[in-house]
Amino acid sequence: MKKTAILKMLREADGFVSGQVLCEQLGVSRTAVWKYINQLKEEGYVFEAVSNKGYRIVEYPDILTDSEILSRADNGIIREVIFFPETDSTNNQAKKYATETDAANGTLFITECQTGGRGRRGRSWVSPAGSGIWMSLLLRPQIAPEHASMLTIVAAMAMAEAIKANVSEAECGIKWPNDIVMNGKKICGILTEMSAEMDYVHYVVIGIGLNVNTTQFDESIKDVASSIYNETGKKISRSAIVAAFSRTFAKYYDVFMASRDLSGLTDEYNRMLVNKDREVRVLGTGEVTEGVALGIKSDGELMVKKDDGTVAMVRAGEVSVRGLYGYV
Ligand code: BT5
Repeated sequence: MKKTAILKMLREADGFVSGQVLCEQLGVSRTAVWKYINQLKEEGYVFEAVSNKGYRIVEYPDILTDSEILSRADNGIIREVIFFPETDSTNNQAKKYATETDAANGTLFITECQTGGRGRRGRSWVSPAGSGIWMSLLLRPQIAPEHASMLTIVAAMAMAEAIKANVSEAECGIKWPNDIVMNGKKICGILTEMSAEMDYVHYVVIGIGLNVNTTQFDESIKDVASSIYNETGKKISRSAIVAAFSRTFAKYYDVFMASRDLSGLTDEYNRMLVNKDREVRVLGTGEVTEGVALGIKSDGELMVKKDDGTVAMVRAGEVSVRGLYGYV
């Protein structure tokens, strides 16, 4: 898109870019350049325009439009962005598009506000406007259905690294399998869903919710939730995190796809794992397993050493870390 290209040129330029250079490089008329710049102004970008020099952006809005994200997300997994000012759930939208259209691998569905944000097992995800990232990445991987849940782990690693790339002081860790936490509070959750046959995956949707600049939390989550801003005092551009995630995800995804499991990622994941070497209580389907978490195996299962010395492999389940969190 030309608007994205203009934004990218201006963003990456060191100083002013002349109208003529924009016209020549993009193959559009002066009037077209002017029209796109006006659109960008309406979206909140602030320009300095000087005759004989051209244009320069002096202020960027904290928005999540396709141009904003794609103008800074080079060499990553994200190929296309579908932005909704408001929607029920980006996972729902991603699944709808994946079923009804030929939306490709790497399409990102993102919104300012979800009215029906979903967590796992019917729980809800609080997704107010203006301060968070609520997005879903559509993938069409050639993997066996039983491997798809590992993509949650890949996404958690990628998001933790994307956060650190933007806020160096962020001490975030992963709570197995799908939460990112800072100082014992949840800042991010991941919900992976798929459509598959017995031996064939139609698509996978990785939904990620991240509290970025949030300061006020809904009564229902105020004891468990926090945001990057609350924990570090740093306000960050949400699109910068999405762009960083696009790159970090691509990197980890390549490693995952090479073996179609987590064998190349377990060491790094285990270093990020806040549960590691801590006592955990795993609430599975029916039974409860208690012990010390040793880390994950190459299939994503959590190894838990029980009091009797045996090691249990935990697949689906929820982990509570004794003494560390008040939440499950
Ligand atoms: C998750 O579920 O953590 C997965 C959340 C995935 C959300 C994304 S947003 C984009 C995409 N579209 C969707 O509709 N969903 C995905 P779970 O592990 O079940 O945790 C849910 C629990 O987290 C809730 O019961 C609350 O306790 C807590 N919670 C809800 N909203 C939160 C928030 N904004 N920040 C922190 N914790 C929250």
